[in-house]
Amino acid sequence: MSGQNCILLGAPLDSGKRRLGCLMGPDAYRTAGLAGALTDLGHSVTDRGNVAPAPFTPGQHPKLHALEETIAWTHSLAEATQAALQDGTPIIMGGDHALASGTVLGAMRHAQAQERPLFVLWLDAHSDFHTPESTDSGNLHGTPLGYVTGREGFDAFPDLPYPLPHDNIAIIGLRSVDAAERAALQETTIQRVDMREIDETGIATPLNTFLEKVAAANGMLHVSLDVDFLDPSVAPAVGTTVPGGATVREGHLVMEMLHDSGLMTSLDLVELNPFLDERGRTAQLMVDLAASAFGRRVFDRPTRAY
Ligand code: EXY
Ligand code: MN
Ligand code: MN
Ligand code: MN
Repeated sequence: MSGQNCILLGAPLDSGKRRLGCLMGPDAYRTAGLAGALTDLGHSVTDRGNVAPAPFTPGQHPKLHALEETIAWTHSLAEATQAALQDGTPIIMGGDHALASGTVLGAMRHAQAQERPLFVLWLDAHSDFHTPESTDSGNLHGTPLGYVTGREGFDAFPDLPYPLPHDNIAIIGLRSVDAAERAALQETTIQRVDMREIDETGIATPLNTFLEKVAAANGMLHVSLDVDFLDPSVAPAVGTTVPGGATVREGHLVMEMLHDSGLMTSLDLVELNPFLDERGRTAQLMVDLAASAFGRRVFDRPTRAY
């Protein structure tokens, strides 16, 4: 594949939960050399700097943490992501996972304008499928897939152009799903891949199933990579670690397959909390995974046709 036009967008959103630190994420990715890793692979890279939230007035919600700020980010990140998709492949440097309400919304608008379906690959220990009513924690980073699929209770958020179809979503890496999320997910056709399935079949099998579906529909593909998809022993810099996660090689294999598929049209890197990192190792691993998604490899091999 020839060089792509990679567009870096910093999203120092830290409102999706109470523990602070993800606001340092964009600068950690810059420090770990994300732009240089992509240019070394033959891509052109533009860093558009950091997005800011739309103007907002903080309120006091009895349960939800920083609702107004998160909604403000959803507006601005949707616009920035949609605009970047017109010019190339956006890579959103988070920021916590609440940012995906904005980035997926922007990708949905762009795909609709292109008259193509949008697919979403969610790489995460968690399903992030709560509604503002069902969340116990009140942390909105646990809700973006609930929002984009059109679940109830997101009235104060931007209107969706359409609800993202359940058939267009795969979540891979699951090992921490709240009871209310499980009950709701089981009513859907979202492809849910937990760590046991990965243990039993390998991670390539369910990913191929999903990528074949994306290709058959000529879909666009937004990928949202949560640091906690990875095992905490290799990726400690995240506030929501769950043991038993993906290995370094499983992470790279997913990214290598995404590159070979030629299907990925936008990428979130979320939940990196540099305050919790060990000498930058998690930021470096995330940069290396992004490099794999943009073509870094040991040897060339025949590209699989989807
Ligand atoms: N399900 C839990 C909650 O709603 O608080 C944990 C959510 C963690 C979300 C992280 C980003 O993936
Ligand atoms: Mn997440
Ligand atoms: Mn997570
Ligand atoms: Mn939470």
